[in-house]
Amino acid sequence: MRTWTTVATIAATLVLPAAAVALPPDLKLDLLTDPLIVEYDDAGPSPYPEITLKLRSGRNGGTWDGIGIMSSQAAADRICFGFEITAVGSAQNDLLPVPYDVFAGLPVDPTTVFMWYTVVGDADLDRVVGESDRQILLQYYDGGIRDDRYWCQGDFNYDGKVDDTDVNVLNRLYGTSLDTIPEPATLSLLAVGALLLIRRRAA
Ligand SMILES: [Ca+2]
Ligand SMILES: [Ca+2]
Repeated sequence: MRTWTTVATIAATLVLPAAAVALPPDLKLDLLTDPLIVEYDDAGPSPYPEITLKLRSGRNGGTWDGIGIMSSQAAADRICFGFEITAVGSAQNDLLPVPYDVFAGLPVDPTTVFMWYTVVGDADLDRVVGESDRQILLQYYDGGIRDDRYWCQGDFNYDGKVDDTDVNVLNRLYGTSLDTIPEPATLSLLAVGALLLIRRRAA
């Protein structure tokens, strides 16, 4: 199996031990559209806080091209749509209302952290922004008083808070699934088209 330190781009589902989360400080780990699963010891500690910091830096304010854990596909989607529509979502399995037995086709236990490209607002990583995500956000919403929240608790911009910013994102994308946004190939073409349009306008 490839190790964390040598992987710059993941081409398929990768399962890592928690010890591998010590990502080199200057590395971009590009998940593209692929899931990343980190299993940790039942006795803990969970690597989710450290992983969340890597996602916060990879998100880079919403452009998803930063150092840390990022996605060039989410970055391309952002360019195409003009706003952050997709992201690398993340969850610690035992924090979910209904933990997964199988995630991305692989059996997982409660002490597992996973990440996957999805629509912004998809707290439970089932690939659609829907009622289950709204219920999670309602459970954790405190207007931003706490700053140690996670994506799977409704923090969709990785600022640690579950506040009105996250509510607005969920409202905007409610009902959106990965199947209802254009395919990545189409997105790439659209992105190229948008760039051409910008150049023409500039000319
Ligand atoms: Ca969902
Ligand atoms: Ca937030």
